[in-house]
Amino acid sequence: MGESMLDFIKAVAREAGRTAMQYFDGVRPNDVHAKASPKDMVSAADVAVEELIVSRIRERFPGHGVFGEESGRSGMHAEHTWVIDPIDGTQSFIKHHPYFSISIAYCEGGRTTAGVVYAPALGLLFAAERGGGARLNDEPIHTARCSALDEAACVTGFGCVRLGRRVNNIEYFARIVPHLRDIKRCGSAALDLAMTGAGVYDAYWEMALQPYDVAAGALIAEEAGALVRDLHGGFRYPEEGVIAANPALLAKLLPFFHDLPENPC
Ligand code: LIP
Repeated sequence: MGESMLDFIKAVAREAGRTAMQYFDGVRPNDVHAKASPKDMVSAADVAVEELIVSRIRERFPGHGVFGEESGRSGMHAEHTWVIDPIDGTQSFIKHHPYFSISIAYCEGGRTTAGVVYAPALGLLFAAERGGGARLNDEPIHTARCSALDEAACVTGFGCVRLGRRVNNIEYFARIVPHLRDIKRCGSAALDLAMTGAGVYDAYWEMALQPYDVAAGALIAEEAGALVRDLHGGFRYPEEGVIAANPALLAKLLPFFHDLPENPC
């Protein structure tokens, strides 16, 4: 039997994970540079991991487009496109915090059809194919059933603050957190979405993200049974923010964003 698209992505993600871990473990020097500001960093690992993933895709699918955090948007509108975040959670990675991931999504006609989020330092490989369910290390995963805010353990992020966005998550965070049982900020949107799929978190929301932060994780969360929406309840994520949870919990969280302006991010 031939290798499926998902098998190919998993193999590339594992190889990329081995490269990432050489930098994480100090086997290769991980030079770090500022991008737009001192708060927005890129490391040698980001560049090397993306180069590896892109070269494997080019070898196998020379006609496909690529949209990657480090290599740009050139392939964004191709019929067959790969949306890649080589290290999602760069800030964690450069501080030797293991909560980072490699995110690879394959999209057809603008829709993600297969995706992998791999956290090599944690040994967690999440994978999903549209219509085929979601798995963690080959075992099926399902989103949590919790529908009560005061029983919910959620996760969010504040990249919007780092980016200096006028509308940001601090105000919404302050509104929502008093209603929740628990809140976490762990630092990788892709992994937050995948973990929400696995029921580790009951819900996730964030704003000011890029397609490569969410493409694979959103499919994994959806295939695990979560609804993934923008913060107005529509499908314009990540442009209008992103939220993922089971339907009942999502319905309780969305009203907190009732005054979020259009195009906030
Ligand atoms: C990061 C996200 C994280 C978010 C950060 C940033 P990067 O991606 O996944 O959750 O809060 O601001 O966007 O830049 O490490 O690939």
